[in-house]
Amino acid sequence: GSHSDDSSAASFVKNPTIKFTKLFINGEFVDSVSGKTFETIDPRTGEVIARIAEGDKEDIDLAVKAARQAFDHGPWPRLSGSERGRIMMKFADLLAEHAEELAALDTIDAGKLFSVGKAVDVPHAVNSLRYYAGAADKVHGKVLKMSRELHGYTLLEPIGVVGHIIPWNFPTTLLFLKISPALAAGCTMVVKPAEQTPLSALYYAHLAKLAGIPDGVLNFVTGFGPTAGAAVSSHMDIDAVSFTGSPEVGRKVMQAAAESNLKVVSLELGGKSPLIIFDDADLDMAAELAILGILFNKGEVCVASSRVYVQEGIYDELVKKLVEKAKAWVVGDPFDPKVQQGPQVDRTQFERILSYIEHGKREGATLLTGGKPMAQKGYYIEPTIFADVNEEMLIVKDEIFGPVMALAKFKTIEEAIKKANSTRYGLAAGIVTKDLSVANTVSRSVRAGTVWINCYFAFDTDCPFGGYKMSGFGKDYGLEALHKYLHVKSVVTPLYNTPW
Ligand code: TXE
Repeated sequence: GSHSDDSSAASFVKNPTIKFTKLFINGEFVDSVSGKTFETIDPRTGEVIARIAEGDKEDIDLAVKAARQAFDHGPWPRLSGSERGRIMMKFADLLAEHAEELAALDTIDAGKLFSVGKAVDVPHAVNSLRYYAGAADKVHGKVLKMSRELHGYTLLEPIGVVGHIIPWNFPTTLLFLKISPALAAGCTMVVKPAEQTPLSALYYAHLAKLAGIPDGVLNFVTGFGPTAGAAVSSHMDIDAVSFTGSPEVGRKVMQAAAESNLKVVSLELGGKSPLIIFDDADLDMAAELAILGILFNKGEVCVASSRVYVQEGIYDELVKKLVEKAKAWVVGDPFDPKVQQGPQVDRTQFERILSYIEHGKREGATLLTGGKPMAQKGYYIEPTIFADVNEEMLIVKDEIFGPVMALAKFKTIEEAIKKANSTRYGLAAGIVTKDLSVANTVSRSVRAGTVWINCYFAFDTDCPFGGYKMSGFGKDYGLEALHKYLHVKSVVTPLYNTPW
């Protein structure tokens, strides 16, 4: 029955207790083979929250063995789609019931806003499960029009054992964006959560078991990238690997896949997404989108609008609004409902962002606001805006993954398109204009996987999401993501009894 207990949730939020700290293999929480553990850190203070089992190659081997057994002999791939869907719906309900605790875990582990976690991240994960649960019994191949006297049809079969390597910026939504379609497809899997954010993942493992997902279907091995992560991408018995993270590691994952068993690879590698604001834009809306586009989740967003291009007619006025908004933006404890920006996820990211800011200053960009860490302890950085940037600057080329906007002026639509495309990335782009023709011209000219017109971050489970260029390949969300976890098998028989 339903037992969402508000008072215990409230006390948990104030003082979260960590219930799950071990690897989850074959339906059981277990220590790592080596017995080693690692610390997970609260970015608000830099203090240790808990020690988590540190998985390595041996643990990945055990998890793959369990997943292989569950795939080759277990019920999950053999259940009807509607039965898998029913269990996934139950999993979704359990997430919704525990939304506060789950959001709180991501807040202490990743510095994410608690209010947003509760209202957006967890509900989004719930939606992913429900969307693919509803699709699970509608997966089918097609009858082919053969050119000879043959009956040909296709079967869609689960791709097998899948490895998911997850980053830390959206520990909840990015986990469910990967496991939901794979579960619906009938795959079994090994998940390697990011070392910065293992807490919610292990809680989800517990809920998966409660929901009735059979043992071995969903295994979680917490640990580091070069050890546990690398063991996933180079494993001989994993059929596909789905990775979200940096281009550097994406390249390693692909190499390891090539050098091991040529497993199927999909990569989502971040971006340097342009937001293009035209003279006819509603200025308040444009300013709002631009600020949210770079400051939401402290800029730790793969589709952050980190390059903002503004047409010359409105440039001065818009810049004034952007600076006002950035200065008024509230940075602080992510549990405080008034706060808009929490701490960066860890010291490494914090220092990396600050070093990009120093680069920006040295490269000659104009610092309009911010540019420093906040005075309090923890990994807090001021909302920062650089103007007068050009495409040669590092702060325009690289994904900074922090609250740092790069702003430039343009004259013509051609110039805007050229600037927008002058990047090795191609994940998303935004356009603000009232002119349909301009919006359509730009959306068809920008080499990016998602284009938002007069909106930003308009994600939907129905909307395929993924990169062009060095932002990677393969789609998450939409039915495209379900097909990422399915093989197409062709079956052919002669039509008639005549000798073939
Ligand atoms: O990423 P990594 P990091 C970008 C962002 C950020 C930068 C570095 O610009 O500043 O990457 O972040 C696992 N084999 N994005 O260092 O290392 C790792 O354990 C297999 C964009 O945190 O790519 C974690 O689970 N796996 C991005 C995951 O890869 C390995 C989200 C991501 O970590 C591995 C995150 C290896 N050799 C960072 N090494 C996005 N696309 O949204 C590490 N990992």
